[in-house]
Amino acid sequence: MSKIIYVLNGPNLNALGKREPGIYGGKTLADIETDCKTVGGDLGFSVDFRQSNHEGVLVDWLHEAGDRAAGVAINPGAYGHTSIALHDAIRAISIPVVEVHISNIHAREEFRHKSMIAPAAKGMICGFGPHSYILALHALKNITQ
Ligand code: CA2
Repeated sequence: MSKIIYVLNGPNLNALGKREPGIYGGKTLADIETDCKTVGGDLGFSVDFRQSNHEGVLVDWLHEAGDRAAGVAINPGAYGHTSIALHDAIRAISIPVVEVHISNIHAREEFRHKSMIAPAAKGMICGFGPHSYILALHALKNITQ
């Protein structure tokens, strides 16, 4: 039976592909979901892919993943830079969590350089465009077998 991997997405990621293609590329979140499900299937995962603009919903989904899933890849969007609640939710579950960013947050504005969740996560992947998600799935494959 396939392991379940949650791929969670935070605020404004539903707007991908519609604005700022120079920073985030031209793919929509639906395109990224398709790619994650294809690659995830090849890796033996069943990918549960979700997006919310609400911090508390992301907290609830992390707790749910802790009960149901083998691992999580999360692009927290801007909440990654601010959210102690997401940091605590990651610490509250025992499955590995990989932080994902499409852009290289360290090459952008100073306020994006800090991640509140990276210290609680297993690791972080950023800067590879939508391929960051695929790298996170490979990392989860490596650490969940
Ligand atoms: O690079 C990433 O994946 C980010 O998590 C994307 C977030 C940003 O706040 C983080 O610093 C880095 C933004 C999500 C998408 O925002 C859009 C803004 C304009 C047009 C389309 C999407």
